[in-house]
Amino acid sequence: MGVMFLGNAWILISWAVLLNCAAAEREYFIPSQNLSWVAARNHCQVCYKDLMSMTPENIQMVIHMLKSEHWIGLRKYFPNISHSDGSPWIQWANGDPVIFQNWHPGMPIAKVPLPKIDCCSCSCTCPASSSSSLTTVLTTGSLTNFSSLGSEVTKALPLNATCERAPIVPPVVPETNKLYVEDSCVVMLRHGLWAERNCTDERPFLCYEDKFFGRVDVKCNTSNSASLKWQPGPGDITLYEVEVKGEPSLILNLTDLSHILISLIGGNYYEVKVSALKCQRFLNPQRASFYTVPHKVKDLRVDNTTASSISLSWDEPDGNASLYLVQTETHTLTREVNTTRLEFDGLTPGSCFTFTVQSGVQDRSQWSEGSVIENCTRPGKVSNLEAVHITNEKLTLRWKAPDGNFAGFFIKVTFRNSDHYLDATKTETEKMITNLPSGSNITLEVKVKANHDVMGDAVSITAYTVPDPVWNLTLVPGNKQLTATWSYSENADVTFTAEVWKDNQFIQKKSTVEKKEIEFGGLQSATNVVEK
Ligand SMILES: *[C@@H]1O[C@H](CO)[C@@H](O)[C@H](O)[C@H]1NC(C)=O
Ligand SMILES: *[C@@H]1O[C@H](CO)[C@@H](O)[C@H](O)[C@H]1NC(C)=O
Ligand SMILES: *[C@@H]1O[C@H](CO)[C@@H](O)[C@H](O)[C@H]1NC(C)=O
Ligand SMILES: *[C@@H]1O[C@H](CO)[C@@H](O)[C@H](O)[C@H]1NC(C)=O
Ligand SMILES: *[C@@H]1O[C@H](CO)[C@@H](O)[C@H](O)[C@H]1NC(C)=O
Ligand SMILES: *[C@@H]1O[C@H](CO)[C@@H](O)[C@H](O)[C@H]1NC(C)=O
Ligand SMILES: *[C@@H]1O[C@H](CO)[C@@H](O)[C@H](O)[C@H]1NC(C)=O
Ligand SMILES: *[C@@H]1O[C@H](CO)[C@@H](O)[C@H](O)[C@H]1NC(C)=O
Ligand SMILES: *[C@@H]1O[C@H](CO)[C@@H](O)[C@H](O)[C@H]1NC(C)=O
Ligand SMILES: *[C@@H]1O[C@H](CO)[C@@H](O)[C@H](O)[C@H]1NC(C)=O
Ligand SMILES: *[C@@H]1O[C@H](CO)[C@@H](O)[C@H](O)[C@H]1NC(C)=O
Ligand SMILES: CC(=O)N[C@H]1CO[C@H](CO)[C@@H](O)[C@@H]1O
Repeated sequence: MGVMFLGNAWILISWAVLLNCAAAEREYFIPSQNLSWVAARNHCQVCYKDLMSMTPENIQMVIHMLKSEHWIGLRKYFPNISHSDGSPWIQWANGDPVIFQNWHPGMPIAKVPLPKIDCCSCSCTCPASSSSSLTTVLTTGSLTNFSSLGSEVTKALPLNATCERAPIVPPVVPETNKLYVEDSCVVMLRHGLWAERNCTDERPFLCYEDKFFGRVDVKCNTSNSASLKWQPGPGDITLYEVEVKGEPSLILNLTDLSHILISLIGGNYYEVKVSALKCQRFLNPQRASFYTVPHKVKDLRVDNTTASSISLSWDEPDGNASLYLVQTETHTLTREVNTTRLEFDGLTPGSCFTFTVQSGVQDRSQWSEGSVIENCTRPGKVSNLEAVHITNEKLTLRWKAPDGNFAGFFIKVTFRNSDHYLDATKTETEKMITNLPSGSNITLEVKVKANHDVMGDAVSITAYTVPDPVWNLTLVPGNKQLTATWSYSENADVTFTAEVWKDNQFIQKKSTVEKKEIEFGGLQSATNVVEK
């Protein structure tokens, strides 16, 4: 229960009727005028709903408020409803049946006081025809029809009885009760009991109204406008005060039930409160809140790609946006971020994707148009790259294919500072490389080719072809020394090693890289030289 004093105009007593689920919240008011019952009812109907109907529960609510007698919504006879059976007090002003009454003792006042109880008694003795004596005593109540009663009594008596009738006092025609009011209206006394009063008396009165619960519907599918629609308040509404909080904020007094807001900011939050004004009193406001549609992001771009990710970035849109939704075209992969960049990972290598970026508002109720960009992950790279079956002029290059999509392989063979290129198809996992120089440092590099023009990262190894034997080996013996000379290809990346043996016994070893001549000294005669 809440009690509010708003200015001096009226007093509000609010009470939620806790009946099942039809919990209409009813509010009670005591306007600050004193009026006759009819004028009071009219005022209640114009500014609220009607004069108050009482129930045991709401009596509890309002008696604390009462310092004097107040009109309530009950009168003896309503001019406009049928009291055909003559029953008074049959319904409340709002049409509710009177299922409960709380009269002050002595109320309602009867037109006439209850008649005095007149006793007519007669005693009869019947000595002859009956051995027993019969005595009949009649007592009349106020409703007894005296004349008919009299004749019935006579008929019932034994024919032969001796009867002495007591004198019957004729019924007194009662005087009209001085307090009786022919067409009374009802007040509630300050302790909650009811009493009849002259309807023309000017008194304070109790009105009620069902609390107004309306709703503002918002339709907003653009960045800069929204259409508002609210529900009519009950009764004669002077105006609707529409308050919008946001950017821009505004307060308007309108008589329409709708309004279109313009010049709004994209992705911004707005709160709307519509209060109906009735008899200088604002009813319970209708409210709504919404976001406008955010603008799309600007300058969407690809910063970097790897085999499994594509890095996107963009600029904030005009207006506001709290987060961004990034999706692939099939919507199978979705990311949500609150930054203006995203490394979209978990992608298949060597595949192309179309990304849609939308800006969104905090509660995800509105999303902008999408900004779209296409790009591809780079293909993966080969693994387990090795050179096998190496001879002096060829070798076999072997690898393991990467995951994901690719079109084939691109092989670069480098030796003697020159590059040679070969292709391998998607299904090949080894390639024989021929026409290599012997004894050479060979660099082998494999890249994976995508279906588009992007290459994967290179993987490389080096290998040496088997050197050819030296030729034209000549030994020039001298005194205690021996000089070996030979011929060899000028380009080979080789080291020459010569060993001197005598009688299967190792004597000496020397190496050279560039010169094709080695001189062994301190030797005895008859020595073998083994050249490597
Ligand atoms: C209305 O009537 C009450 C008592 O019946 C009285 O106290 C009050 O002053 C009156 N108010 C006006 C505005 O006449
Ligand atoms: C009573 O009935 C008359 C005539 O039908 C109508 O003009 C008047 O408004 C009614 N009054 C109320 C309080 O219903
Ligand atoms: C009383 O009874 C008589 C005879 O039955 C009848 O004519 C008369 O109308 C009755 N009066 C009332 C007020 O019921
Ligand atoms: C009610 O009060 C008014 C004025 O005070 C008076 O003229 C009228 O006769 C009264 N009515 C009754 C039924 O007492
Ligand atoms: C907004 O909705 C209205 C009606 O529902 C429609 O006509 C209009 O094209 C929509 N505008 C946008 C930008 O979606
Ligand atoms: C709207 O009407 C109310 C009540 O008359 C008034 O208090 C308020 O100042 C008005 N506001 C505007 C913006 O006109
Ligand atoms: C691209 O991504 C790779 C792997 O994350 C990183 O090494 C490289 O520096 C990035 N390049 C740019 C330009 O950001
Ligand atoms: C952005 O998101 C992260 C986690 O996703 C969160 O921790 C952070 O608070 C958010 N920042 C803002 C400004 O909302
Ligand atoms: C991917 O993005 C890069 C960098 O913006 C661009 O150079 C390239 O053309 C894009 N590739 C595709 C397939 O759009
Ligand atoms: C073989 O060649 C590569 C590439 O030129 C080089 O890095 C490497 O050092 C060379 N190896 C030797 C043993 O010279
Ligand atoms: C063998 O060596 C001699 C000199 O040492 C040289 O004249 C000759 O041309 C060489 N022969 C070949 C085939 O290289
Ligand atoms: C009408 C009348 O009086 N009838 C009889 C009443 O009873 C007496 C005897 O007790 C008779 O004599 C009457 O005839």
